[in-house]
Amino acid sequence: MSSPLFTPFQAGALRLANRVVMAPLTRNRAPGGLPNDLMVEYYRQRASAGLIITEGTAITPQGQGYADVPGLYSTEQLDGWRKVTRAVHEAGGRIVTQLWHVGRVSHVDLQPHHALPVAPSAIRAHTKTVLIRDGVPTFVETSPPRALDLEEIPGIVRDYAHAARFAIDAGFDGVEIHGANGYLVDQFLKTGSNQRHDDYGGPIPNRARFALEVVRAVADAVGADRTGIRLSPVTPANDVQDAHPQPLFEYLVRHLAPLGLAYIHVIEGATGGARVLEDRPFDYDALRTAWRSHGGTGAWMVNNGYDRALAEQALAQGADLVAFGRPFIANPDLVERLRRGGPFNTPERATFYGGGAHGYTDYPALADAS
Ligand code: 8OZ
Repeated sequence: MSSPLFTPFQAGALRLANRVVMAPLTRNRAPGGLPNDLMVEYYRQRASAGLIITEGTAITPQGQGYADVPGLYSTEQLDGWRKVTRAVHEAGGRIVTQLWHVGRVSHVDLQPHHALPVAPSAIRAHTKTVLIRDGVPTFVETSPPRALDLEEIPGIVRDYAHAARFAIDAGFDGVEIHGANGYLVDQFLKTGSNQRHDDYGGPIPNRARFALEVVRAVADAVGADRTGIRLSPVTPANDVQDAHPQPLFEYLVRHLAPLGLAYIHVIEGATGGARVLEDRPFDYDALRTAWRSHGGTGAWMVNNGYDRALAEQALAQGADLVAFGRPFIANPDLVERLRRGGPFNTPERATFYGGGAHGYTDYPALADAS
């Protein structure tokens, strides 16, 4: 039976062969922050996704929060990514990169000159990051951050725009701003991590200011129709919380709506966990309605724990694209497997973060014959 999941979709300037998106997935296989040939192979294998969103990619050394995640601020990194985008395009795919500044979710050992990680406010995240110690990935508590000076903020906004330009130079079809999961943009948005008393803290318009400045700067740099943003209104990931997420995120999407973005990418519930949180209710239909009713024309992308049935239900209820995470780790040809109704390889948690080809590029595709 044909399914809307396998029909083309135009998201801004992005012409996608189907509605199945590969979600951004941190894999920690870029020693030195450099995309390498193993990563080229990994992304090439997954090019039948309608859209690939790369793993979070640091926009600056300061934006780095985990061992062996890639960056996009040096020309060497740009050249590495160019090989990735070429391979994906040759295989018929589309790929955007996820622009990432971790803010307080970092460790002095990962920061230039062992400086303190930066954040809207000097409030520590009770969460862990990964360092490589003696060659072994090791979970450690994040370091306490320092609050950004008001004067530093425009420079960080420019860093996003710079990385976005690099992304287009590297051959990416567009960029996704990582506004989710308790990283810098999300830290500014939410009351639990933002207690500033200047124009970037306090009432909702102030807490949303940084996100909107970043999006506008990136859209000005590479085109709004090549720009998306990922949001996670209620995830507890990385120790974030907001007192009133519904009005906060409706305000944000109302102000994103007129910009002409390629897509909004929404994580429903707890990232990688429960889709519905008893203590953090959220109305995602109302969020989509707020966006559409204020002129949002790009794609509405949903994510978190989807399978084919749930994805088809989401499309029937107004979503345009569905992002799959862990299934793409274990199934390079996930689109074909969804089409056939399986079978699906099982992702192996021990090789999610760090390591080599095992658990990365050695998950088998289905035999071609069918
Ligand atoms: C898992 C491990 C490290 C980072 C996110 C970029 O949650 C991440 C991430 C996920 O968005």
